[in-house]
Amino acid sequence: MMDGFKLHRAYLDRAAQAAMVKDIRECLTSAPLFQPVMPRTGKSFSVRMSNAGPFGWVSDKAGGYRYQARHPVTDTPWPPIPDSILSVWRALADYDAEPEACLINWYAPDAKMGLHRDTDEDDRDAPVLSISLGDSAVFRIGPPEKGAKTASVKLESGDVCLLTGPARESRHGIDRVLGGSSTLLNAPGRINVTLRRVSVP
Ligand code: MD3
Ligand code: FE
Repeated sequence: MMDGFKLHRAYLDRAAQAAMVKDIRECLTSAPLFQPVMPRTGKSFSVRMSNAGPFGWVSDKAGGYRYQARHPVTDTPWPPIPDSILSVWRALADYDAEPEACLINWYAPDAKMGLHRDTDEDDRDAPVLSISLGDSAVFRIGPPEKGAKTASVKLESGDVCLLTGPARESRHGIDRVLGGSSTLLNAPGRINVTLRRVSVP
């Protein structure tokens, strides 16, 4: 596997996963899921998203990919990052500043995320931390260059990935969700939470 890709399989036990889902649902009550739209083409993402923390990632046709302090629909500040999620960063990130963005991705069983790089953050020396909840998914990761060879990894509920260095610069995406593979959520689907630094500390 690529340098800088660290997978903590089953880092969260079932009780910790359930507690985190409860906290995420509470975030979504104040900051509902929205449907991001790609710049220029206006094509919708199949993944729905929301955020917690000082900054949230958003995208629309005119403004493109960016971080902003307010929800694009409600125009209110994002809720704080729940302690259950912050504690995972504090335990694993080995970075001297708190995360500023907690992106919540909701995958219905037919949703996917095409190969892309994460380049909207000013602080690219900070790791990205990802937590998978609910149905398993097939994650694909490879070097930054288009056409380079990629590797597939199944991400399951409770898994935590830490991406630093070369892996932080990787092209990656979600090929498919294995609908019904987990009983954690009330319905089929998957939640992915990513923690990031946005600004240079
Ligand atoms: C590698 N999320 O939010 S998680 C994303 O499952 C994103 O929702 C996917 O790609 C998901 O940008 C993959 C693993 C992951 C997350 C962030 C990364 C891998 C990453 C950032 C840089 C490099
Ligand atoms: Fe990404």
